[in-house]
Amino acid sequence: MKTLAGLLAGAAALAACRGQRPAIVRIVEPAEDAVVSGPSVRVVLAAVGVEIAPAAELRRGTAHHHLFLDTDVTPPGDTIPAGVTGILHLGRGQTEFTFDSLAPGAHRIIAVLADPWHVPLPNAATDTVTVTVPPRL
Ligand SMILES: [Cu+2]
Repeated sequence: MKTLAGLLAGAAALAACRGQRPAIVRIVEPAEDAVVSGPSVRVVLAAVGVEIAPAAELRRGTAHHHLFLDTDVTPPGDTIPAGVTGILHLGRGQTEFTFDSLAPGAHRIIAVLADPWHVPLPNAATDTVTVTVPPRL
C-alpha cells in the first residue's frame, strides 16, 4: 500500500529527474473558512521550492505570486492575463496583498505561482481558501 509520504517522495523524485523542483504555494492568512472582519482582507503567502523574485528581473527558475479572487485559474500553459478584474500579479515579488473592499459574502482566493513571463509553473501546487465577509450592520 502506498502512503501519502511515499507518493509525495515519488512525485518529488520524478520532478527532480526532469530538472524541475516541485514548487508549493500556501496561503498562510487568512485561514480556510475564516470569517474576516472586512472589507479589507490581508492575504499572506509562502512558497516552497522556488525563489520569489520581481518579474522584471526575468530570471529563469524564479516565480512571483498571483491571486485569483472569485475567478477561475488560467488554463495550464496559458499566460496569466494582466488588467483583468479578480486576477492580481504580485510582480514586485511581494508576499502579501490586501484586498481593500471585499463585499459581504463568501469569497474564494486562489494562489498560483508563475514564472517571470506569467506562465504558471508546471507541476506547482496551488492553494485555495474561502473566506466570508460578514454583512455590514
Ligand atoms: Cu504575473
